[in-house]
Amino acid sequence: MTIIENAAARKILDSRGNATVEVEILTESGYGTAAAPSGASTGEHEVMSFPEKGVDASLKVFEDEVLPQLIGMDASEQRFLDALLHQIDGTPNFSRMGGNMAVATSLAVAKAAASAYSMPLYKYVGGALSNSIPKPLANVIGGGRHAIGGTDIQEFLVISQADKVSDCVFGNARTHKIVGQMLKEKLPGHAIGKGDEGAWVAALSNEDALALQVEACDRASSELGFKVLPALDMAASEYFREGKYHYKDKSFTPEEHVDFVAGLVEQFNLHLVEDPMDQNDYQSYVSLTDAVGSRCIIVGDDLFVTNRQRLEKGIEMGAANAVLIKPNQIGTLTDTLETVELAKLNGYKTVISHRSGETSDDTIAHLGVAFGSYAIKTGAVGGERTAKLNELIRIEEDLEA
Ligand code: 2PG
Ligand code: MG
Repeated sequence: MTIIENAAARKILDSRGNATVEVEILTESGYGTAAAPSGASTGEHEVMSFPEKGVDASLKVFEDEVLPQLIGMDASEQRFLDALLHQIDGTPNFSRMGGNMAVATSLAVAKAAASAYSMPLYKYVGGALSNSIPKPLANVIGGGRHAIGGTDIQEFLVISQADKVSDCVFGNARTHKIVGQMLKEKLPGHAIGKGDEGAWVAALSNEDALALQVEACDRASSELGFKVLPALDMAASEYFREGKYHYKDKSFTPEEHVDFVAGLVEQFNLHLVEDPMDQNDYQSYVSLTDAVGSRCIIVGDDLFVTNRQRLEKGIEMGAANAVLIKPNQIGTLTDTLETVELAKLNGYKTVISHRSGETSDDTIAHLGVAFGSYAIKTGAVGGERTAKLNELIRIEEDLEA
């Protein structure tokens, strides 16, 4: 039933117009397909998405080395198959096969096995007790690497607090719309566009964007009858150079930056802050977590890169209290699961996340439920983002049935 009969990999487009890969797995009575996304603000400790020679070199490794091994194997042997991917690649960071090829294969295998058992993926991976749905976390104003001419801070996020996830999805989309209207009023005659993740892009200072975001959250909250809370992904590694955090109009030492971020958390009542410090600045993470970790979720993305060892170090030191989970940062479902389990054991929240370059693949909606994640960061609007949000709505219906 779960024996792999055939498999294929191909080059497809992502939302930025770049090439990525999707993999299909066919078993005796199951079928699974998964596509890999790509980041722009990638952490330096992530596995490599593609080999240096590009997507075609990755496809060749699949054809010549992965495919012949996959045929005849059991798709329900996830750990074994993921170990095989590591073995075939033979490097510590998937630099020969590409982490994107590894993750697409690994997830397609899981989906094929789930389908052979006639189970939704969230139940196959998470087990019978996977019954909580992550809250959608949505980007409403964007800058950094995702939007030319925008803010230094990469993502101004909102997270609706309704009981039902479908209400949260619409709450976030409504807040995104309110932000758009407010920007048009604030900047008449100016061009206002959207960045890679569908968030609004405008020539605003970080502080003006924050004030506008918080006001939009307040307006949305009173209109909707539930709270919509503000959050940030600062992607601080992108502007950390020579020991300092450089904004367009100011620079901070690490100690000053801890105070700056703690001040923002206080002033704007931020519910969550992702990547407030550089990816190697564990010590500042510890200071910030000590200062505001009891009332703000501090998420490590570039810091942890979904990597068990890097998270272990963070837990030992007390750096952050949550971890962003992006399967293509680490390459396989097994590796991802190990990081999630470590986080859970130590009381760290998990936030499953899209990448800025996405496809219509909706697998992370299932993984967020399977992992019992606190939140799912996957934008507010745009086809490649709504694919995941709409799947979340379907899962909620399935869980309620
Ligand atoms: C991030 C992500 C997704 P990228 O920094 O969290 O929002 O961006 O995929 O470019 O790394
Ligand atoms: Mg991030």
